[in-house]
Formats: sequence, structure tokens, C-alpha cells
Amino acid sequence: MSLLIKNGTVVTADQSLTADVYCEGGVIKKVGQSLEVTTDRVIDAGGMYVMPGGIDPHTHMELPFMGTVASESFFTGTAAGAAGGNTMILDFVIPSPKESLLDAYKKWRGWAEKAATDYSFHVAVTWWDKSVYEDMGTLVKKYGVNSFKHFMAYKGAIMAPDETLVPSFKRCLELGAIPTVHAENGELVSFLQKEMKTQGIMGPEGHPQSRPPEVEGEAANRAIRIAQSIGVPIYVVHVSCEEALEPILRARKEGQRVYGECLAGHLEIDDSVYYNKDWEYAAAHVMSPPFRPKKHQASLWKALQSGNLQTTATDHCCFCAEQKAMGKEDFSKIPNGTAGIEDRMAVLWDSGVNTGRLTMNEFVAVTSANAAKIFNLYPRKGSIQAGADADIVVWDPEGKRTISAKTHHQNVDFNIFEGRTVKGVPKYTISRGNVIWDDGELKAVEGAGRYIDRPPYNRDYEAVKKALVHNAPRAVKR
Ligand code: URQ
Ligand code: ZN
Ligand code: ZN
Repeated sequence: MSLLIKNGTVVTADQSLTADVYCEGGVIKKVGQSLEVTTDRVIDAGGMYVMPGGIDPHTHMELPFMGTVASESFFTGTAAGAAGGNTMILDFVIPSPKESLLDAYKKWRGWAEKAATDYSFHVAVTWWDKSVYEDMGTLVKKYGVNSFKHFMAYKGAIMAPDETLVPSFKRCLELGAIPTVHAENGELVSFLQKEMKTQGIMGPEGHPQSRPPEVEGEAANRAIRIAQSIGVPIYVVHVSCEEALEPILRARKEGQRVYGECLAGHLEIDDSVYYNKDWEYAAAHVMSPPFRPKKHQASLWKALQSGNLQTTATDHCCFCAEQKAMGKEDFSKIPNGTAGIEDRMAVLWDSGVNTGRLTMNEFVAVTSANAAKIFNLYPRKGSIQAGADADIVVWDPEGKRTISAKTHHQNVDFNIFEGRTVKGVPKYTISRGNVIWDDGELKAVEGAGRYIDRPPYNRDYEAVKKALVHNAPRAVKR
């Protein structure tokens, strides 16, 4: 299958230029002026932008969690993502405590075979012993994993305490992998949840009050300091508030390799949702970290604009009303998670590019290229150049859409952006040269997606150790 995208403006993280793009065999073959080629299909992209397909670095398709399973499958979720301009996801393998990381990885690989677009996995370290140490090595060396997740929240379930974080971060350094963290102090959350209930607060409003910004700020700071002490880079997922931004900004100012992600939801939605009289509406917004008071949104936007947060994601983890109702009598039992994979790019374009907060090039950086670079997928993904995978979105800046659960393709009965009109929508989404979102028609194919290996960053640990001059051990001869 070959495809020529003509008359468009190619927009990458680095430049914008008028150029045609010719794809064949799933890869981009040529980018240039007035290309003359024979081709199976021509898309006229006049007046539109030809950009790298979105990469969502944070999703949880069909996640078993809090006694239920997320309602979005790898097929329906990646298909909905394509309708929103996405061509790749990075999902999470989350072993139960004492479950072999390798067994969990193979289980998730089986589930993901139905994906409609390409995918890769972060693997969570939810417990620690010698076998975890070994499995991390096997996952890096044999299975193309180069990022390991640590949930500092969810005490009694998947929480990684310091005695797990420290050896796991060290192992990441040895392997040339990057540790990532969900930064909330799980001990404090557990304590504050009990405090809420003691005061008789059992509704969804108890959720944000049991995980205030300082609970996230403490964990973000602790994880960043642990990474600094060990000399390993770190990636903080779903940064939601000023208290978590503060340690990131401080560390980056000191030259520490700290990367941060923010969610489209946290940029646009505030904590008033939890005080809505309608229980179902409030519960539908229960996710962690919770949506925050409005002032945090402006700080997140500034951090994105200044390059202090590098990626945007969705944390797409869907639970329908009857699943959320598991917490009807107790907010701490409401399965945590909200959707977003179909709306992230349009919401970011509307609130970012249309308002002047982001240039189009910065939009590409934060929705695709930066995630590709941080997780070692670039330029195969996140770029428009000969040799890259033909993962492309043709963006119509004049197109409009009103977001609604009634019309979205996500397999969930609620949309946190319900009723919002956006200007700027994907006209075509191309996954490895196949047009799977075709001017409003979804043509995603179950199982067409491919697992993408991500090589480690630096195999030479000795060289890395030597570079850690600030930690150089000093011995005294006595
Ligand atoms: O914590 C996460 O990232 C997963 C379990 C999704 N749920 C959520 O509330 N963010
Ligand atoms: Zn999380
Ligand atoms: Zn998550």
C-alpha cells in the first residue's frame, strides 16, 4: 500500500514546511516539494497540517484494578485513539506483588495483540527481590523494555516503598533504563482517607481531600532526590499541581535529568467536579492524582510552555458508571481512572495552539516527539522524515467537534470533556501507511498494531558510573 499526502504543511517538533509526503510499505519514503510518484492513494492536505501521529505515553487498557477491569480494550482504546489522531500508546504492565515481572509482561503482551495501532510497555516494579532484579535485566535485554514504573501510592496493593524504589532505580541505572513514578505518598493517602471517613465524609468529595497537593509534592521530591542520589534520570507521570512542579523545576535548574508529564485532564478540569450534587458525575471524575483547584492549571501550562514538562498524556483508564458505583458507600472504593485518548490532541490544540500558548511545533513536541525521544523511539516515531514509520495525522485547523460520550469512540459511558467544542481536529490518521481514520470514518483493524521494542539508553555502566562525579566515593588511608 502506498500513499501520497500532497499540498500540506509538514509540521514537526523542529520545523514547518510546505512539502509532500510519500509513504510505502508502512514507512515514509520521501518528504519533498511537488513529488511525482505512482501511488495507490493521494490525500490532498491543502490547508492542513501533516504531523507525526500522537504518542500517548500513559494508558491503561483493560487494566485489572480495584476489584474490576478497565472497560477499554487494547483494540477499542487504540481505535478511539486513532479517531483522535494518535498512532501509538505506551501502556503499563502492572504485576501483582509477588507476581513474576516476566509472567505479567507475557500476559499483557497477549492482551495487547488486539491493538489497532502500535504499542509498547512500561513495566511496573510493585515488589522487590532477586527475581525482580533478574527479570528487569531480561526485560531490557530481551524484550525491548527501557522504562520501569513505580507507584508510590496505592498502599496495600501495588505501592513501592523506598526499600523498593532505591534498588530498582539503581537497577535502572545499571541497565540503561529510566525509572518513572506515580508520585503520591501512599502512607499519607491511607491516613487521610481514614481521617475523611472518621469525619463521615464518604462521598467522592473525600477523594481530593485525602490526596491534597502536598501529598504529591512530598513524593515527587522524594523520588527526585532518590534519583539524584543514585545518579539516574527520572520521569514523573501525571504531574498535577504546583507542589509537584516545584521539585521538578528546582532539580532541572540544577541540571538533574528530570522529565515530567501532564494530562490533558489536569490542564483543563478543576476540583469543583467532586462537589457536584450528582454522585455519578462526581465519581466519574475520580482519578489519581485528583483534578486540582484552578490555579494549578496555569502553572502546568507555564511548565509545558517553558519546556519544564515535556510530554502530555491521558492516563486513559476507563470505568463505567456501574463500576464507579462500587464506591457508592465509600469513596476509597471508587475505581480510579478517567478517559481521554480520543480527545487529548484536539483539547491541547484548542487550548494550546489556538490560544497562542503553544506553537504548532511545540504541540508536536508535547504530543509526540518528546515522548519518542525520552523513551528512545525517535526518529522512528515522532518525526516526519524518510525512514520513519508512516505514523501521521493530517490535521484540519478549521474543523470543529463537540466532545460527547454520545459520539465518542471510547468504550466508556462518560467523557470528562463532555460538551466542550474544539476547533482543530484530525482529518486523517495514518498508522504505518494505512489510513485508519478516514475523514470521519473509523477503519481501525483489530490486531494491526505492532509491539515496538525500545532499546536501553546506555549499556556502558562503567562510563555512567565515572560520569557520576558528584557521587565519587572518597576513601581515606588510615
Ligand atoms: O494511577 C494510575 O495511573 C492508574 C491506576 C490509573 N488510575 C488513575 O487514577 N490515575
Ligand atoms: Zn498513576
Ligand atoms: Zn496511570
